[in-house]
Amino acid sequence: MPVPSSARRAATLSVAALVGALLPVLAAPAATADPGCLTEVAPPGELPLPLPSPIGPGDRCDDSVPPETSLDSVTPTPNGLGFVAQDSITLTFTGKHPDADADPIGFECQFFNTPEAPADWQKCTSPVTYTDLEDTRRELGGKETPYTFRVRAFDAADRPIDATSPSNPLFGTGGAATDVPDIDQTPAETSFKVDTLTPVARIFNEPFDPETPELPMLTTDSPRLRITGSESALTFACDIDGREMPCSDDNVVFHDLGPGTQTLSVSVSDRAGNTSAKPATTTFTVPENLVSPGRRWKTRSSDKYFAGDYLEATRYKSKISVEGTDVREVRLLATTGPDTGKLKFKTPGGVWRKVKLGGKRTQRSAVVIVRNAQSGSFSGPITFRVMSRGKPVQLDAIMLR
Ligand SMILES: [Ca+2]
Ligand SMILES: [Ca+2]
Ligand SMILES: [Ca+2]
Ligand SMILES: [Ca+2]
Repeated sequence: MPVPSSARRAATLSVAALVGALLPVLAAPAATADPGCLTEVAPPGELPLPLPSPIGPGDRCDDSVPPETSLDSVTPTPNGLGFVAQDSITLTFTGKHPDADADPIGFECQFFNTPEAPADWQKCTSPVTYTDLEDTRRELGGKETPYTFRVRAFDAADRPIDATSPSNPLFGTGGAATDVPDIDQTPAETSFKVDTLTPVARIFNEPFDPETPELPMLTTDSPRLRITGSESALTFACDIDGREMPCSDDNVVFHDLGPGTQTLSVSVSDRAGNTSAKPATTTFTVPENLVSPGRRWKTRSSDKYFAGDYLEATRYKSKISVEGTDVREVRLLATTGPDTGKLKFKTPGGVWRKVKLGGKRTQRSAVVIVRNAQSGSFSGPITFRVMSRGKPVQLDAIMLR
């Protein structure tokens, strides 16, 4: 005859009530035998006598104090930005018992460069070295996942022992009430990033000069150059002939450069401290702004011109001279076109020669070749003279080299 379900429930309840009533009795001896100890091994061959009532003694106890882990060294030491510049790393670590426990200590390690830590731990001993590390990559959005190393010490004697299990089946209830893990619950940890690549500096939109491509002349004293490098997050160092100039990974304007041939050098360093093997360089010549030698040359301000102004003369024989040493090449930035006056020049010991300022259409600050690099050199003044009446001659800047 089937037992009604209400009767079955009543039977289950009565068993539970019985177990509940017995539990305090069963647990009591174990609890009193478990004040914590240095080792969980039961005393060999000892009968737990005299037998305490009602059932038996605990013949094991719980070592509830695990060893402590310390990470002693990381070689190479990551720099202030958390980077190392090589593809291997060595770590040393130790463990110690905070009490008189003399059990041997073992270690487990984790090493990963994933957003989530792996679930499992590997046995390891100090020192541990990891090699062939790939450079830390910058992911989309700029995120970088570093390498993480973790180590935890454990009590090698007690860890395999279940302190809650009795060692003596005859008095089979004598396990400890707990087995607090014999593993350091606060592993030692360090993180770092790897960058082994030497960055390369680059200069884009270098000055271009169809006449002398190898040594271009600028038509401004404040050139805008595109400075960049082969990696992200680089530090830039720029100088012009040894003079430091502020610059960054950007379009950089180098303001108010003085006249003459000069070299811009750009070096880059990454966050690991790798510095470009050689700087990117570009060499150019900056012309010299022309300033009025007297009333005949009027100074006209306009930011469309070199250094923000130009000179204009309309009177016949208006003169202007510029000194140079060992000069071959001379160029003017000047207005050219059909409405421009006539201009001649003379170097020391030379004859008056024409400067070609003509052309079909008017062009301001055009590059006018007065003498080329194949000309004989001179030292002293080069003199320009207006050879027309009424028509303007407009001169902006001059290059002597
Ligand atoms: Ca121990
Ligand atoms: Ca211990
Ligand atoms: Ca334990
Ligand atoms: Ca000018």
